[in-house]
Amino acid sequence: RFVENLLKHPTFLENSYTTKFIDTTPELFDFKKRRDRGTKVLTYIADITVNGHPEAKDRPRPAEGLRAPVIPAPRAEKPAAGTRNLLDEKGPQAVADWMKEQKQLLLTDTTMRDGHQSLLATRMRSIDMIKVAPSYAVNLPQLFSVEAWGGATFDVAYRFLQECPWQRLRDLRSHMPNIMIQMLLRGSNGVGYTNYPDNVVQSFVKQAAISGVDLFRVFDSLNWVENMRVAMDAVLENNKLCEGTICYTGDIYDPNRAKYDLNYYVKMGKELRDAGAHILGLKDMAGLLKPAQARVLVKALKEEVGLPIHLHTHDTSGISAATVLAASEAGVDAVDAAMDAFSGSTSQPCLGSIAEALRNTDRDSGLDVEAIRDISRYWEAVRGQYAAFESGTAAPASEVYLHEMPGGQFTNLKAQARSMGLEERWHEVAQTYADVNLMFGDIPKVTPSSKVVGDMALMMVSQGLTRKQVEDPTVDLSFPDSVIDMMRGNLGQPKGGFPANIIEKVLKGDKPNTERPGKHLPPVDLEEVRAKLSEELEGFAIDDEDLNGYLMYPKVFLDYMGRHRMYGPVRTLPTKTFFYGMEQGEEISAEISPGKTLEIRMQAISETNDEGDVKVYFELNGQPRSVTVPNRM
Ligand code: 3PY
Ligand code: ZN
Repeated sequence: RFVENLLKHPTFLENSYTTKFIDTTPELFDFKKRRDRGTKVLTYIADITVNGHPEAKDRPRPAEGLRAPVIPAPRAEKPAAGTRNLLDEKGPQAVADWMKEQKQLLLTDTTMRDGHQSLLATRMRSIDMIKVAPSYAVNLPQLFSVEAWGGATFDVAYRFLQECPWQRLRDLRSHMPNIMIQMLLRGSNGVGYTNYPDNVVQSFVKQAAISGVDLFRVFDSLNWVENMRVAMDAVLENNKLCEGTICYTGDIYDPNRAKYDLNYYVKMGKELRDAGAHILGLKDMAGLLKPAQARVLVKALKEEVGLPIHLHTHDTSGISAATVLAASEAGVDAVDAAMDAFSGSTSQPCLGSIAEALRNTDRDSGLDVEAIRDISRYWEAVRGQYAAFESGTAAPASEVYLHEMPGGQFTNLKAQARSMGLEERWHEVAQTYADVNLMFGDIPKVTPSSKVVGDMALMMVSQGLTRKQVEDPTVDLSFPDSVIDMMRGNLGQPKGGFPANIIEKVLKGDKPNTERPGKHLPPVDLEEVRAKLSEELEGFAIDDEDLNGYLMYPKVFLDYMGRHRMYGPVRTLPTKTFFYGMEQGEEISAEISPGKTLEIRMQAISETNDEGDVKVYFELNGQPRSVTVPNRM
């Protein structure tokens, strides 16, 4: 029943805003056709070459003559011991104690998670990360951690990139054994958009710890500590680092936002400490924390909570580096930054420039700035390949203090607005987003609460509705499912609850649940789900990673499996081939498993025949092969 309910749950059905992948063909679920992996991969290449990639074809293309990413040469013989070694040898509390003893500012690189989530709508493929992971291990062993997993990367990997997020994690882990891998976990919302039963959250955390996550940044989208405990306890149980996290919103100096004053944050910091956090995360997901406020907040949290503090911010405003430097002066222990080529704008501040700013000061990061530049040059060339997904702002924007959109949501919401024909009305969307926030009682906006505010704002702009009309009891309205879900209490409670008038209007008189949502969700019988899923996939053996992927996103996982049976290990293709197919005469190679490489040469493409099919001729490891695909253009 749980599975059926999950499958029917609106938040599972469509979180996407872009065109579908090639996932609507019935053949996807025709599992009987057994074809070798080479043929499957050729089928994918042929299809993309003939029909284009649905996500990339109508978007800007990579620049002509874009240079290929060059993997930085090693600057030492082998990776020096790093934070991961300390964690493995002495455990999580020792890492937290070690943090407090350090003089240098510890730096986390977010390029592989928030960097591309905030700049490229999360579209970076694993292959581009795994190739450079050994350079991190050898050239930047002093990094505190690399944020590479969780947040939106999990479902985007299955949904749009046709790859397994768990495999990404395992591959990164093995190629970068000395630096801690950090993930972003949305508390009881896992890496999804809704509250999961407690044992699903516990199972997910356990699997993430096994597959390679060392540090879990755990937050709740309404800053409700009560709703974070299950996830935090699971991290502690698995002997990994638990970063209990405060989401920063409002402005501690603004008398009009008195709900979010210094006391609010200090109180929450203490609650997280008492809930067992090793580190206190300060997550400024929209980039609202101003320098003077950062100084005061960090100092107060350090003095009153006593945990090491890890600051995360976004550069949408253009002044986040000033915030980081102020926090550094106030004694923050660690901060997040993105490699230069993936920094700025809706992403994190620039890692190389922060390292430079602190050089030869008492908070010198100890990182090799030339190694940073080498790696950033690699990322610069990688980013160029994803031109189709660039959609951020061209310049810093103080408008962020008005709308308060998280950096990771910004590009997505903009793309969603574009697909609804509202791109030219973006500033109206921004203003409406701010109105909705106030209408909902001034809440922290971060996944999934930010998605709810975004859904409501888009609905209001597209239907020309004002806040006054929405609040008017005499105007009949149907609200987005996500809004109904949140008002029912299914994401938990913000400080002070949601306003009674909006609950009344949305729920049409029904009573909301104000207790912890997980309290009322029965546990899932994991082995029963595994058996049913295996049956549905005609006996395919479901391992723990697959099971946990399915539990988070049933439909997305099944669609992924269907495509995987059709197209095989396309994650191993170069990014250019994945999005644009091949040109006649072009040659590529793809290592589909260790030691097994496909050498692929595209020979020719036929005319479209009477059935509407095209034959594409390849050479695969020196042997001629052809595949036939429909021409859908
Ligand atoms: C996410 O949950 O994906 C976020 O990036 C929140 O900031
Ligand atoms: Zn972020």
